[in-house]
Amino acid sequence: MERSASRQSRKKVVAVVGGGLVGALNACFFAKRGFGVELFESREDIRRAKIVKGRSINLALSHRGRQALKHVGLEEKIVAQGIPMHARMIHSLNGKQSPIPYGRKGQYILSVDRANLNKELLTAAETYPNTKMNFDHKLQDWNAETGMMTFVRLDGSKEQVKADLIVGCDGAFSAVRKQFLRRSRFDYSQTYIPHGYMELTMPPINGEFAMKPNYLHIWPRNTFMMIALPNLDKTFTCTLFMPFEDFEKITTGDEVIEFFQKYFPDTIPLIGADTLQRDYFRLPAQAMVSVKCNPYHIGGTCVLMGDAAHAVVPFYGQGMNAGFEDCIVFDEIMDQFNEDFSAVLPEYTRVRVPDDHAIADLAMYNYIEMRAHVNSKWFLFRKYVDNILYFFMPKTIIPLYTMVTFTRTRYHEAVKRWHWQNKVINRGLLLSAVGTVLGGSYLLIKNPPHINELIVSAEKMWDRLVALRTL
Ligand code: FAD
Ligand code: EGU
Repeated sequence: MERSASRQSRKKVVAVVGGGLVGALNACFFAKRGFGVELFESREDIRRAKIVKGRSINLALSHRGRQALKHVGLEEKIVAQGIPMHARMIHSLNGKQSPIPYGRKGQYILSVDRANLNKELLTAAETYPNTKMNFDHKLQDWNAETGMMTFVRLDGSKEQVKADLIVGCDGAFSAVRKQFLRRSRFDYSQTYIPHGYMELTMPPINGEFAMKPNYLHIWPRNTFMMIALPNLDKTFTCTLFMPFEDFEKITTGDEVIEFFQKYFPDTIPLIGADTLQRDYFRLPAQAMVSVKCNPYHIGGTCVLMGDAAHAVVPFYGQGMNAGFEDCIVFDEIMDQFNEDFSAVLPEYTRVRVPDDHAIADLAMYNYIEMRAHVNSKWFLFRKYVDNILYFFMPKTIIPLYTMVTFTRTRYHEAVKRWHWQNKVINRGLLLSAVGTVLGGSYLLIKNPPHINELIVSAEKMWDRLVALRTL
């Protein structure tokens, strides 16, 4: 069957491929502008599906994502269904818990349910009379010359569709992107990291959350790390990050308990030994990939957004937020260029690529950093220093995560500013180090101490100085 998706109206037709988080949101953005919107999603309608398979159960929603939702009038509704997390809760190996606030009062991130968010976005898109949802439509291929798209249905039938603009929001393994790869001067890189992730459910205890709910719980253990976000049903979803080779070493229920006893002992009674063993073997560990490419468009007919354009590793909690911000940026450029696709698309690539590449790099940097030497003490120390400097010099030293999480500072600007701040901090350190040496020498000559104590504290000082230098 062949059909043209264009309608009577003079407004053009936009085909959004992918009805995930970014695709569904984008459908709202284009519908709001009055375009005829056709959304194509390979899966069935998740609002009707009994089992929703997919990636992570919950996500951290922050400022950029909220701003995008606000543009289509959904912010309040989604925020009301999220759980505020005002601080991280760092779990040490000995079970000690230490909170570190995200910022001042009112600066918090939200734990949102992925499936619920996706459903709300699809429903919102559908309320526009000019949108049409096509579930069970998997893009098989498309022709970059003619713009003809071929979809396959579950029953094996095929459908051919044309549109004025194709918006690829079909995730990290994008089928829309396939045609970009065949073109000259298209940059593309993808990297799988050695870590996998696995989700474990921590049930409520006596009808209440098993841990404090308004926190992002973190167990930093160098190469092993666990993160837990609260859900509305009073469970927590714990995500265990670990190298695949270590996942493979654990093959029996006893070994699971042994492993948790060694690294996350406080969680065993909370998750429950049985649940832990069942969840652990329910699904294999999932892979994480980082994808960068450039440009994001072909002529005036096709553009990539969300994970299709930039899959990032989850170590900044920004993948969805960045994808949502893509929609705002595109929308702003549509205003500037009067909805002229052949002008809007190149401008979108020009403006957005540096920022998406910057957040991809930051997330990867944070992954390498955490894996290298982040245990709970180190994490606490670093975040304390961040917050203290911010407290005393709020105009000068803004923590990187603050710029990323609580502002719409362009990602690449945030990175630039971070480099500049590090220079300032290092200068300050050098000055105070010189001061310390001079002042210390003077005091030492005046009253010589026991040499042992001196060496120990000098070593500690050195550790901290080294830590500050790489802040
Ligand atoms: P997807 O959500 O992947 O949606 C793509 C859609 O396209 C799917 O519905 C799919 O079925 C459909 N599709 C695919 N192929 C086709 C085809 N050929 N034809 C038609 N349809 C197709 N981000 C945050 O902001 N905060 C977090 O805390 C966070 N935590 C994360 C934790 C983990 C463990 C992971 C893996 C990711 C996390 N992310 C987080 C990132 C976030 O999940 C993604 O950035 C986000 O889902 C991207 O949305 P998307 O719509 O671009 O892609
Ligand atoms: C990973 C998986 C703490 C959800 C980065 C912080 C994440 C999330 C951090 C996942 C960390 C790491 C930040 C937020 C957030 C922190 C952040 C990571 C949500 C630098 C569901 N990260 N994540 N940074 O600062 O800016 O708390 O799966 F452990 S939210 Cl890795 Cl703010």
